[in-house]
Formats: sequence, structure tokens, C-alpha cells
Amino acid sequence: MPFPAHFRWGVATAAYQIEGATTEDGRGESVWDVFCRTPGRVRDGHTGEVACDHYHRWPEDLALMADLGVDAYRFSIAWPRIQPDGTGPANPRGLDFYDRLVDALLDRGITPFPTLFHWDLPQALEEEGGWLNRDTAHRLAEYAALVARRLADRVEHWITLNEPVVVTAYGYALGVYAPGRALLLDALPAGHHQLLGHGLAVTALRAEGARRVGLANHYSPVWAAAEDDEADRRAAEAFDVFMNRCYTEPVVRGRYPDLSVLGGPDPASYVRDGDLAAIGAPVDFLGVNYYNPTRVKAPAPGDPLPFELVPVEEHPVTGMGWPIVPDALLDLLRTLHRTCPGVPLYITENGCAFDDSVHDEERIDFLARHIDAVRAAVAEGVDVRGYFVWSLLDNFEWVEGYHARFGLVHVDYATQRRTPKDSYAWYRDHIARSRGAVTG
Ligand code: IFM
Repeated sequence: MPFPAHFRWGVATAAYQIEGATTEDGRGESVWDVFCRTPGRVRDGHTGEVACDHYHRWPEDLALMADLGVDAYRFSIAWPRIQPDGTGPANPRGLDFYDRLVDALLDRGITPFPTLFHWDLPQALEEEGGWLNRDTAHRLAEYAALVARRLADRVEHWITLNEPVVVTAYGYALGVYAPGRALLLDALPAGHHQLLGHGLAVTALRAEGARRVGLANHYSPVWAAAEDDEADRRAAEAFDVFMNRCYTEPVVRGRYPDLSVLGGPDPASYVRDGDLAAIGAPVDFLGVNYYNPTRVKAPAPGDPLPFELVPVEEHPVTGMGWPIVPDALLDLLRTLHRTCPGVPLYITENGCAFDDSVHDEERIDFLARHIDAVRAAVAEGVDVRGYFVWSLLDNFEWVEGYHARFGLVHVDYATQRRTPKDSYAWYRDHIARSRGAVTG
């Protein structure tokens, strides 16, 4: 069963993970610059200071994309390049970089899918409370308007946020990602303020002429450790709310699921009148980032969280230790089709890290099986419009530093030499084959 003619094949990256040049052309500091400098936070003290040096080598990276034959490129815009202090007028040199990138993409027939916030919050905003401060939502909308004012004449598709749940969970609840705050369930307002920022940004983007706007969520289908155990099932429900439903339902239905299953602070203490109407501003698509399912069981007595993660042992795992379960992607797409009727979906991230080899049979197998799951969903009538591999290049994988390699292209960080892996050739052939066998 071929993919429809309008289906877009793409690759995805994010600013802090590839750009480097963290002090150039007036870029301000982000929470990740500060976090990486803090001893013990990132493996081997790696930082994004140089990363893949994409800020200087983007023409070479674009040539790789053109050769791959992708229809679309999902990248992120570094907020601290546009507003070094997170507020005030745009830094023209920051905008110029993305302006050139967009023009060069369009010249090659590649559709840009910029993401406005992929975790690199300006440090100045963090010092005012970061995402715990509701004002940050307004700052995101202001920043979105500045970017759209420059680019919306050429950029059709916009993604406001990347994986707000990861910022909430790892950045504010557990403290293992920037900004490193360990507030457990008191982190929930950080999630709400990101969603509010999303909603306000949707409206601001449209006012500046943006035509299609969505957000990219991280989804992990959840399995109860023992299906017949009531407490495990309750834990699974709580995890589903925390991880998945919290970031989708307010956006597509204008209401939260029942947050009492989490046992966090009373939502009335941070959700104000009008917030859900703002968050529920209609979107044109949902971005789906999928890597693996999660199994949970009931927490031990006294545990502050309403679930406890247990390993998924019956499936092979990637180099990150993440179980490889393409069927869970199919289930997820069915669920989103059912729960978000009429909202087109893009797989905005899917991919895997394996050991450092350009002969990456395991990645080819991973991608082929996940693409088959997407194909099956499309055949059932799920409106999936595109698929983006995470990632074009090996890059800075957050707390794993440069140890985890997700790229279709190998990067030698000592020389910045790019070497396409076998999976790159496979994906290029896959795209070419799909073009030759389209429907519609
Ligand atoms: O590298 C990340 C990306 O920044 C967000 N989604 C998951 C990827 C792999 O961990």
C-alpha cells in the first residue's frame, strides 16, 4: 500500500543540538548553556558550544538534505538568538540566520517546518522563574510574532513547542534536564504555562500571517504492569494523563483530563479563567514524537509520584535502552485518530541511537518497521501527512552529550566531517521509491 502523494518525508533537528556558535552574532545565553556548565549535569561535561557547527556549516547540511531527497526539514529557532534576554526587539543577526536558511531550503524545494521552542529558554527568563512564571507564556507569544513577522511570507508550517512534557518532567519535576529543578508534581504549572504560551503563540503567529500551526508532543503509549491489577491500572491511567493526555486534550478540546489522578497542586491555583480558551485556539496539525512505550506499576506507599516505571523486557532495545515497539506507534496513531478527530498528524520525530557505526543495519530495521506502522495507520484512514526522522545528523543528545548518536549522517566531532550512514542511503531510496508509487 503506497503512501499518498501529499505525504512528506523529512528529517528533524534542533538548534541547541546542532548549531554551536553559542556566543556569536548577539546570541544570548540559554538554560542549556548554564546547565551544561554545571559540573556533573551532562555526561563528560559535554556542551552545545560547538555541537555540529551547523551555524557555519549549514550549506553542507542542506546539500545533504537535498541529496537525501527530503520534502521537508524540521529545525528549531534558538530563542536566545532572536531575543538574547527573552524580551524586547529582535536581534536582526539572529533572524538573518534563519532567513537565509529558509530561502536556501525553498530554493531546493524543501519545505521548512520551524519549531519555536525546543527547550533553549533564554536564561534571563529562567531567572524570572522560567516556565513557572506565567509571564513566560506571554514572552513566547511575543517572540513568535517577531519570528513570524520576518518569515511567515515564506514559511507555511509552524510548530510552537517541542515536547512540553519533557521540559515539565525532566526540567522542572525531576531536575535532570535544564533548568534542573526537582519540584516533583509542583512542576505541573510549568506544563500549563507552556501550553498557555502555545495558545497565545498560535494567535500571535496567525496575526502575522502564519498559515498552518501546530505543536509537537512526545507520546508514550502506556502499559500497566499487571492488566488485572486495579492499582497498576490506576497508575497507568495517571501516567497517561501526565505524559500524553495533559498536552493534547487542552489543545484539541479546550479542557484538561481529570488531573486529580495525579494528586498534584490544585489546578485552580494556576489555571486562570480564559486560559483554556487560549490554549484551545484551533491548530492545523499535531506533531507526534514517538520513540517507545512505557510500562508502569502502582507506586510504593509514600512515593510522591502516582506511578512507578518498570522495564519493558520482552522487546529488543536501542542504544538508549528504549524498547523497540513499532506496533505501539500504530496503536498511538489509532488513539489520536479517535481522540482528535479531524486533526491531521505529522510524525515530527522518530528514530534511534545505536553505537557509532556508519553500517547501521539496526537503524534501517528500526526505521523500516516504524514506517510500516505509519503505512498501516494511513491504510486504516488515519490522516498522517508526513514523517520526520530524528535526526539528520548525530548531535548533542542533552545529558548524554555526544555519546548517543541518532543521525542518518555520522559526525566526527573532532573534524566535523559528515559521513552518510547506510541508513541515509536506505532512506534516500525509500523516499525515491515512495515517489514512484504514490496514490492520490
Ligand atoms: O534528541 C531528542 C530531541 O531533542 C527531542 N525528542 C527526543 C530526541 C531523542 O532523545
